Amino acid sequence: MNFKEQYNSTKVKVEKELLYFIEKKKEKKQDIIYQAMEYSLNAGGKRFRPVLHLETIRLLGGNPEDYMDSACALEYIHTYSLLHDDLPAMDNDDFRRGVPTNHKVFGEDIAILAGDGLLNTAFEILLQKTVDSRDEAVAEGSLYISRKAGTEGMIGGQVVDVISDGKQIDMGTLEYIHERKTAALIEAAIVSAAIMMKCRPEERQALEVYASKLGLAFQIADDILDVEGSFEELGKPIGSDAENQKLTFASYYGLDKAKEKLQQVVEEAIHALSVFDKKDFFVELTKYTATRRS
Ligand code: GRG
Repeated sequence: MNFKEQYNSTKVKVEKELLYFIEKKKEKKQDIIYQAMEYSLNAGGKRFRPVLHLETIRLLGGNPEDYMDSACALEYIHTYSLLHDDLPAMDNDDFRRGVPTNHKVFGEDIAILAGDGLLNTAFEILLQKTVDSRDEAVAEGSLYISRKAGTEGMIGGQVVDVISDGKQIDMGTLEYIHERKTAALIEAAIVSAAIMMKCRPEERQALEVYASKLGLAFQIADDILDVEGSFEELGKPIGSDAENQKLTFASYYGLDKAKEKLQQVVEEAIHALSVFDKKDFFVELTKYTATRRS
């Protein structure tokens, strides 16, 4: 299988399992919350974080089928973050993944609760896995995900982003925001798999470096796409960074330099994979991250 086939095959497997965790708990009286959660989960997306999690398991010799639950938990966390990020109190966006945002369809009150429901379900899935496996490594991997999704990670990045709104920030602050807001969950997907697989310390160290470089590459590509992409490709309006006068890698460096910086980070990420023999998928994935159009 080439890179694209493998990525798509793993993505399809994730999508088959994704709704299982809420399907079993549906209650008629509050059906609307499940409709809202399903709406955002079903809206598409690259499923980048669950694919990273499962492919890291495979890289380390494990069976991805055994980690479908933790992979789905990561997509639940990611989906909640997008849903809350789109709310009127945050970015006030009308479109996400090519369809109207959750609050546009279900109203702000249900959208907030749907985000909460997604986040809570994610930790329910991770705790259930921990209880069922009685494996300390699963508990530690889940703890890592909770830290990276929380105030030390994604929420923390979002906080600094929100309080920086309308202010001039420096590159150091921009990096602080992106290391947390975007890269932290990408790191969580990869490193939690390494922890759950009880890999060797040098492998874990390599994956930590790789994951943070990949997260940075993902963000630089995102900034470039906000200038060069289209609504059809991204499923949301482009140019929002410029419109909101946000400092981005593209506005700070200019497009050409941002692309050079992206290339440099991609090379550093690939270099970090040197300790692995079967690294082809991740080498291709890193290149794809930089050239992606959606
Ligand atoms: C509300 C706590 C909280 C956090 C929100 C993720 C996030 C933090 C904000 C989203 C803002 C944004 C567009 C960040 C750029 C990188 C990013 C996370 C893009 C969206 O992820 P993709 O491209 O989306 O993986 P799909 O739809 O493919 O899953």
